[in-house]
Amino acid sequence: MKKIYTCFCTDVIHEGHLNVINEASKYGEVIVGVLSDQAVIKYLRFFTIDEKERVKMIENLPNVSKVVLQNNIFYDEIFDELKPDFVIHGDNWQKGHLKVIRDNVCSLCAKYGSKLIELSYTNNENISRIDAKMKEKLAMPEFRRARLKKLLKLCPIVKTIEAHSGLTGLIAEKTVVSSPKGLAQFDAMWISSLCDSTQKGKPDIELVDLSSRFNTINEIMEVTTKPIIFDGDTGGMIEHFVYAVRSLERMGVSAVIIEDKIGLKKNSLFGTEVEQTQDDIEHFCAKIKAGKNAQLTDDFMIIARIESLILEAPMDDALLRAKEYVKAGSDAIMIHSRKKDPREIYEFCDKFRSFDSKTPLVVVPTSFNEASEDELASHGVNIVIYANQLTRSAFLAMQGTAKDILLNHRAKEVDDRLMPIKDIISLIEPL
Ligand code: SPV
Ligand code: MG
Repeated sequence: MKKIYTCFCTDVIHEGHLNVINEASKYGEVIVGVLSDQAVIKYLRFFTIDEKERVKMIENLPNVSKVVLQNNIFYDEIFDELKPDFVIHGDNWQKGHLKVIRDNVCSLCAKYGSKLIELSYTNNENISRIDAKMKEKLAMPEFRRARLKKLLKLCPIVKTIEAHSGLTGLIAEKTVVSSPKGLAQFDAMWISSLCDSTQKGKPDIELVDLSSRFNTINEIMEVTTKPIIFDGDTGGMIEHFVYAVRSLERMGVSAVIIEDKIGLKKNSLFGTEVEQTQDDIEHFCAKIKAGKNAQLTDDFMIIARIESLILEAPMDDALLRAKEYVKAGSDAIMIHSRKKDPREIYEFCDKFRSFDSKTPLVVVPTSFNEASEDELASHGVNIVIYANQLTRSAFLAMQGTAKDILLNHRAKEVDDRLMPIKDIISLIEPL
């Protein structure tokens, strides 16, 4: 009997999938691949039920003779193992970012003498409603909150980009690139105190109050599903911080990062050019402990951020603090530096990993921007945060446009660099 293969990454079976299986069964024995959790992320999706449950769900479908886990978005291992006579797929992968996967399957079909069957993609109101419901589910607080810890288990490095509005949230949510190496997107969002303050025209000194910062989170949450890491500045007074933890957790934020500074906080990238005071270890540990006691789920993370290198304290001070903060209950450590050279970050990470192989490490490579994600991961980094690049690029573009309109007394000269009107009015689709 001939073998026909198809791959699903879905959490819900609808008539589109049944149609594929039904068509497939006309060609031979139907083998369905279920994309593994790790591969689903690389396929730019996320799941509300895990791979084991998805396998069970497909095994129960009529006309399916076998279910296998597909561990990669590309089909090389599947062809090697199963040598299918046919692969069947919807025609929706002929364009856009999924095309690289189709290209991979076409070249494997040529190599193995298999045939690709493409069905016109089933899309009707019912299917669109099911897809929209799944998205909404991912945006619910309990799913969103838990997603960061899941990503930490599944990804070599969690790529996080700053968002400070619904629009930047959409960029973080939807930007995708494809190449023969695969697909890439951001995994999580960072609500930067610098960018949230800057977009309000205010300095980054804990002036923008928590209600306003929560409003920013809410705007972003309304239009996205990805997990959020909140820049909690110093966390404020311990008695206040516990309330912030409860609120953030309830909203569905996955983590708060608090920095070990006290008094009037200034942005770390000023370093020692302005007066900034580091908190003492005991007091900061008490803040971490109070926060951990306040949270109600296991999903929420409190991450301690060490400012020793920023304030030019010795490396040993940073390492001692890391040990103590982890003992106090910190779920991860963020180490910061404003040096262009990443060596001090690498040194910290290597030394930290020599006594702690488990606690996740977070870095913000604004100054040491030559460090690639792979290099950082090789030193034990788990989360990389691109903390301000969207704001900095937008500001320059807007300022240049404003100047050129003033110089030319009209807008014609700037038009070539603008998004077409047709695109901006249709950028945001109504629900
Ligand atoms: C932020 O983005 O607000 C941060 C990171 O705290 S940094 O600006 O580098 O201090
Ligand atoms: Mg900040």
